[in-house]
Amino acid sequence: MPTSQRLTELPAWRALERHRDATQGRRLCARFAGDPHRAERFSTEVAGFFADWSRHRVDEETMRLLAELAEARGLPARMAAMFAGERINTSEDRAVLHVALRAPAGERMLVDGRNVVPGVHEVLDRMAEFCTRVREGSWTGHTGRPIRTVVNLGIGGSDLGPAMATQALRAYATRAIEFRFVSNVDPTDFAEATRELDPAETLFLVCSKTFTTLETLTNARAARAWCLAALKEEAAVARHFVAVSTNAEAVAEFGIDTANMFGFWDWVGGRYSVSSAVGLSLMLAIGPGRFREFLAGMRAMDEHFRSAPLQHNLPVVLALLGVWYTDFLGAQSHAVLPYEQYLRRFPAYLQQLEMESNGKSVQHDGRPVEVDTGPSVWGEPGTDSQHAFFQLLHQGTHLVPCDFIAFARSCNERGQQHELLLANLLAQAEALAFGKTPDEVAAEGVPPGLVPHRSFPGDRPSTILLGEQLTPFSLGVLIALYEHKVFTQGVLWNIDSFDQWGVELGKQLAPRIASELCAPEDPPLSHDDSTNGLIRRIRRQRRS
Ligand code: G6Q
Repeated sequence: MPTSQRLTELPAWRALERHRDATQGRRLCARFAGDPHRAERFSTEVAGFFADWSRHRVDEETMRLLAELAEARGLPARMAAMFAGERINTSEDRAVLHVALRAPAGERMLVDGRNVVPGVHEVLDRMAEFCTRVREGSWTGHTGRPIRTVVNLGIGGSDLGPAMATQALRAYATRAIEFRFVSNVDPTDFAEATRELDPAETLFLVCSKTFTTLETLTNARAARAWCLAALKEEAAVARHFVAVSTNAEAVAEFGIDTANMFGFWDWVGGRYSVSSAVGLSLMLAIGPGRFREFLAGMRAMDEHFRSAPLQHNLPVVLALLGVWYTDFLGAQSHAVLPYEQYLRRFPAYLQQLEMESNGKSVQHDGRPVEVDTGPSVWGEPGTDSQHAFFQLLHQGTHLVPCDFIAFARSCNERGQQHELLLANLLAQAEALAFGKTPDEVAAEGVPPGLVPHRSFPGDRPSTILLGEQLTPFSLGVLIALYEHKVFTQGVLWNIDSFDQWGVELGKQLAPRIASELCAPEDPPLSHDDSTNGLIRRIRRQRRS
């Protein structure tokens, strides 16, 4: 059960505050100097990833107290409740069982007493059959031509996961089919994505859990009109549109044969859905076998999360470090820095996963939270980001813990370029942690006036996640790692990480404003003065 206890009154919380005060001046260089085994002590290996969190402002006591806090918040019981299919998404009264999406066929996972795993595998098998047909060219368009482009129409959780993963695993994808993602209601998104495409060779995946989302349905209607303008016959829809949804009725109403619909369930949240049928574009790209490897990677992390002791449990460790920085050391943002070009959409994916999940200010029972919750998450791939915002990370006034993500081998080895990439990552993490003192700078002969500008304070924390190579399996591991990190933090803060009421108000207001912008005559307006003025201005500008 969610808790009614006061977080800040827990003995572990109080002890952490005292510990913070007692250790605040302890610098990373001193922590390393004082412990020759620090790197070993603060690292672990899980499912092919080596994780090193030694460059953090923590010592064994910090981690012990943080784990104690997690225990006091009932983390093991909350984990068990999630895996048992209990309705832990309290504000929506739903189970949260994305872990069932990667359970092997023989496993039992129950929601309301029913084993959901057979249904998961039934959909996976149908997806596999469909993907094989499209990839082999036996699923053809209306005129008999093979599919050359797949366009996923979806937004939020129905876009960010598949778009990120399809990009991430491009090295494993067929090159015979191109993959595009249209999410925005901005007409430019659809126009640019379809500009030079041939409708006879294009397949649209309308990906929407609810099948009511304004952006996706608007783009789906645009796609149908675009397709029918060229192919003329309504029957073409059946060959060029498939749906991924939980809402069969709305899919049928749109005109898509439900035989071409791939379902999932209300216990799969949008931003946790990439391992469901929402991953159809990914399976089309990499094929069913590799999609199963991707699921196996997620499963490996699920199993680790479920069974490893808290202090050696990687998602828990990352979550606890996040709580330490957010609530005890005042950090307000968190940077994710993949040194892997294929992961360039990963920070955007994590933005939704973390910020939509833990950007909350009330607890399960409606009481305000007592402390800060999820930080802003941001990032870009290295080394590009080094030439953009690393200045702030090194010498800015904000504390920004970083996650560096890299792989020992590149999918595209070329001379020593990959060593160069990894050297940059290690150099950045080292510079952030240990900096360069004014004495060291002065000893280099730097003029006194420039010494402050060229000194680096150091003590800037980072985690390094090093995999062997980016593969479907390792991507699965990485995604599940962050999913469980987010869940763990939600338990510590006693918030519902699986709802997203914060996106509702804007959705409710937009249709009314849209009708005011479209009205043939100037409508009476009753918004605030600024909104009224902008509506009038836009109407004037669009009519002139
Ligand atoms: C994610 C959110 C949200 C959702 C989109 C798309 O957790 O719920 O981002 O995925 O609003 O919703 P549909 O899939 O229902 O179109």
